Amino acid sequence: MQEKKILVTGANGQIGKVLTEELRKVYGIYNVLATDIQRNLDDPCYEFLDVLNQYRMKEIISDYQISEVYHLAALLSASGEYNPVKTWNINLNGWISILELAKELKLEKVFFPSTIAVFGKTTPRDFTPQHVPLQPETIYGVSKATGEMLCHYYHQKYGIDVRSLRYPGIISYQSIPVGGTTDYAVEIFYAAKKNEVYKCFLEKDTRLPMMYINDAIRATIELMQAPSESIKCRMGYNLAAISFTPEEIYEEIRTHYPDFKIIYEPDFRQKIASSWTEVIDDQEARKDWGWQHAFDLKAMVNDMLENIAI
Ligand code: AKB
Repeated sequence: MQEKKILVTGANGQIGKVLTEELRKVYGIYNVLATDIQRNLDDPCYEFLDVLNQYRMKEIISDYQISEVYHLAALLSASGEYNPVKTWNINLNGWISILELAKELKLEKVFFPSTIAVFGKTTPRDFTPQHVPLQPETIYGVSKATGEMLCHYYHQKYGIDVRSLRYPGIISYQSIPVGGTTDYAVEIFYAAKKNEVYKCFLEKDTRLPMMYINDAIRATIELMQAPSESIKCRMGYNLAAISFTPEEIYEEIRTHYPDFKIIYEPDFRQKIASSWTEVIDDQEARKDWGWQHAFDLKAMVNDMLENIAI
């Protein structure tokens, strides 16, 4: 039997970096090829890859005999608004190239990261069900909702084993995320550690679904390892862990740093956050492939403060 050979695009990003490391623990360093648009001479299994270069992507998949692709290259909700065409190209054209190559080169499985940004004002905000109208308000959300539809299309039309998760905001210490609306929930830790006043770009009571990086990575690997017949949803699975407001995470951090201060100066990202949901119902993920989160707000804040390096 051929060994599993994995390709990760966007491997230098917030999720890509940690996912690549974890996949390498499971499958071995040389079975997980990291790719991104910066050179990385320190990584022994790394290729420069612009996901818009379909020719090069095909060459890499063939040369390395790739069997699984995790397509993490993307522009996020806030940065995407500055360049809608580029966001569409990277998030969607990169993805359709992978789906086409999955068909042509008979890849075993492909993973598409979706997001809570696929939701919009037509979506119930509390306990958002799996199957709801998707009418996103950002180009990022539009590209991800369309990407999910492609997941479903390529699965039912060509039998591609495509799997996808709707990630909430991800909190991690391994890298500083850029361009997202949920990034405040990472920035706030750096401010607390540096003893600085944190200027929050969302209102204090903006509740959003969030998740600690350890849970997000485990969810991704568990989804991809689940038997194909247990994957009943070929669009993005709702995936939940915790939901909190800026004020709630601030108060939790203040149990460690009682003098820490926050001020609220909402900017254009408030409008984006207000169009998303507050709490997600992820019972289908829990039922179909056994998803369970491990980190609540307290555990996540403890772990962040222990690990974050400034
Ligand atoms: C963003 O804020 O754009 C992302 C997301 C929720 O997908 N973190």
